[in-house]
Amino acid sequence: NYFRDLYTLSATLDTDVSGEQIIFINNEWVNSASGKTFPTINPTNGKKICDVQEGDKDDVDKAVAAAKAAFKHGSPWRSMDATKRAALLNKLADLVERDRVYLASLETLDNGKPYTAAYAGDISGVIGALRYYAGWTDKMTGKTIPVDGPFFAYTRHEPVGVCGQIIPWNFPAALVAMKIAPALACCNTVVLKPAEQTPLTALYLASLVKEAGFPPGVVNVVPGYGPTAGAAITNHPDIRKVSFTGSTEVGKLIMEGAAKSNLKRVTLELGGKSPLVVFKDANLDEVVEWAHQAVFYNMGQVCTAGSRTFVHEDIYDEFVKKAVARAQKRVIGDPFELKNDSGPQVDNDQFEKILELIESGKKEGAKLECGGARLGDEGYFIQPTVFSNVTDNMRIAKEEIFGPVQQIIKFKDMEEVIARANDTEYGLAAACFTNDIDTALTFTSRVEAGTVWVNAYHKSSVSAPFGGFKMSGIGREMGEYGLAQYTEIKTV
Ligand code: TXE
Repeated sequence: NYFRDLYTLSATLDTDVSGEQIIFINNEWVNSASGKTFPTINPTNGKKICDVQEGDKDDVDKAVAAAKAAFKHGSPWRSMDATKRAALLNKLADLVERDRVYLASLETLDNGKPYTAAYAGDISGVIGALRYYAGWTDKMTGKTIPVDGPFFAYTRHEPVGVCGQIIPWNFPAALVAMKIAPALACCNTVVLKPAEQTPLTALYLASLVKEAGFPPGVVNVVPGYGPTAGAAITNHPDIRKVSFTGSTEVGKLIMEGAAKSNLKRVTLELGGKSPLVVFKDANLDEVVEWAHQAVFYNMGQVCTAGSRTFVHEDIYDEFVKKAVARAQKRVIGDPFELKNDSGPQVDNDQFEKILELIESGKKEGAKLECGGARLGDEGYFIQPTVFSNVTDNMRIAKEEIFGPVQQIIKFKDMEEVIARANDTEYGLAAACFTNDIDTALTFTSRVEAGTVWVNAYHKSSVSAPFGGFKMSGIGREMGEYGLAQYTEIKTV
């Protein structure tokens, strides 16, 4: 039925969301203190979907005051049983399930990702994260600890307090759930800022938070820009923790702001330039498909994108041929059309950045095998692009492109490829493709990355920790490890 619902809903969406979207503070909808608004754009055609109230420091202050009040001892939230917190998170998941067609449609409209991916991937991710962390609320046990002398020692896991959460635009709804679910499971309160490009699903989820019955002030959503609303969160003296997903550049600003204000706890999930290494014994046809999806999924807008494809020299030429043929088969177009594998890039800035990097690849001597230009003359569509003869010093091999551009690089042996895979400040993900267990074990133990796949790519689970080595981040999200970011340990 969802295909049918999709068409009816997507047809009405443009009018459904044409009004001004407002700011969610203390379970109420308010306008921005400044009276300013900003437009959110449909990347499929470059046209405005609607205006959104633009939050800034005053709005963040109000949201933090509400979150702080909600966190007070004796408040409905702090005195709520853990099992009731679980029930609320599960109720929120139920509401997302009820409205998943609408949410997926809204995501596709605002972000441009294919509807099928939004429905089956992103919104499933939201539901999964809420249910997973609902299960943890009554399982956060401390330890009893033997100490010398006639004393009894134990630990308590206590919430941190008001948590600031700043998210990007590549998985707008899924990231809301990834951030709020563990925070709420641990009894924190939240002030979340969605990305300025994609605020709509976060605001819709806020309405479901209220409908589910969370007390006022527990979740607050303040849309706005980074240097204003985002910086106000980072620098706020009453926010005890900030969790950020976005660029490495802004990640540094977040850490600096946290240090300069009140040493709030910091979790960062940042960029990457992840190596995908194809050893010569791998099954070529299977790997070509994995490597293709590794970099083209979500229009390349994935922090873990497999954006350095290292291929053993013995199979290099054949791999390039097959990778190009595969890229040329990718179907790009209106993300509401179910046949399309890819939609547009999220906005004009990303679109321009990718085209500029493609130009740099051509100038620096990489061989453009296919694509390399804009697709059509409306919206931010880019042709699937493949470069061969890429060398490590080229910008396309070093910088995060965040677009549908595959770099195929040649290597000779294990020692060399591990050194080259690790020769980057990033360390988010990596993969190797091989049928040899020794090769796989050597690679997985020596590559510097927070996630390593063997004969797979982009497989993630809410129960498995996720985060980066080196400049790809600090801390881990998801799974049991993700809870550690949202609790303080008290020794009694
Ligand atoms: O990211 P920003 P942008 C990478 C990717 C992309 C590049 C730039 O390479 O091309 O970053 O994208 C908020 N204080 N990733 O410019 O600016 C901003 O409003 C506080 C990888 O969109 O980092 C948004 O909510 N907050 C990444 C969020 O930070 C600030 C996903 C992300 O925006 C701020 C996105 C400030 N001074 C981009 N400035 C991933 N890890 O998946 C901005 N923000």
